[in-house]
Amino acid sequence: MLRSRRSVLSAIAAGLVVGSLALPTSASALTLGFAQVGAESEWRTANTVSIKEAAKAAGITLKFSDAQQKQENQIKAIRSYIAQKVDVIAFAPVVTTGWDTVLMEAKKAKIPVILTDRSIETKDPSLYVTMIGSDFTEEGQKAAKWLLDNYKTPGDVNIVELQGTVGSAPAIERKKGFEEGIKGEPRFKITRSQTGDFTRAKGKEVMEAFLKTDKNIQVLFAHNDDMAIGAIQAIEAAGMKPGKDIIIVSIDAVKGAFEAMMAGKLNVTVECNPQLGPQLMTVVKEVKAGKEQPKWVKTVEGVFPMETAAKEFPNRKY
Ligand code: GZL
Repeated sequence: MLRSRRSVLSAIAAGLVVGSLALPTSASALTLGFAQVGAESEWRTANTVSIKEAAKAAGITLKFSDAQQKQENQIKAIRSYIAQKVDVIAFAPVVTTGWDTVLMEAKKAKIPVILTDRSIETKDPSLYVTMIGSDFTEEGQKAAKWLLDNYKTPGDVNIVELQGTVGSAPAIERKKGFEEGIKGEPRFKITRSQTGDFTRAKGKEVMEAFLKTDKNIQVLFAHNDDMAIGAIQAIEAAGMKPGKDIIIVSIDAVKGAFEAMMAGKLNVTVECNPQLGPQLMTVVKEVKAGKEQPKWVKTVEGVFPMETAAKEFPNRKY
């Protein structure tokens, strides 16, 4: 189930109250088991820092695991949290499918589950209390809108796309939003699209392959800044100027993207805020206190074009 507005609203209407549990008297008694995706990008590293710092500040005991972007490792970690009888389980699902069995085990153990960052497809929305994270479709639409508003060179616009992790909500939804955004402009075409798995190394490798087969590329759309930064290295190695010969549109707004924009090598980055830690800890406490939660706690985000980079950079926290 990718979050559609209607399903979010119907789930809110259904409302979900965590079962009545013996409530700890203070947050210090609370233990949160968190199964992180990995450490694949600057975004993920900042997300992990936010969660660890917020748990400490909230007096919540944090059990943390890094799945190296493998679903089986996240499932193992969730099972170990169930065995340890933590108060709440939270995780950022690496892909959208394959979670119902382990989440049913958590439900049977009466341990509430909170999704952060990425959503899942499930036949049973009661398997998780809420999802705290961005609207990835909107991020893809924002990327496309910036391109249509700012790309003025006449003629065909061949776009190559570096997709995020195959099967992940951000990859599926950013692609969908971007394609919706360029639909009305037939000269803008995605000519090639391949996953770079959200990493710099893979982004560079795939961009090298794109350039090797056909250099007639006007735009690169990268689902995250790390792949864009890897691609910038490949574009320069091919003797072309990133940000000029090839316009680069990316997502996340991590520090590396601002540095690339200040160097004139990246044209715009759409913000995807990784600092979900404080919101997560608030929701953990509210869930344990039996407070009803909306099915989706949406993060607020902006768009940062190259021209604003130098001014904005000192304010960036990740
Ligand atoms: C988005 C997050 C994505 C980032 C990538 O919320 O899931 O995963 O865009 C990260 O940088 O690897």
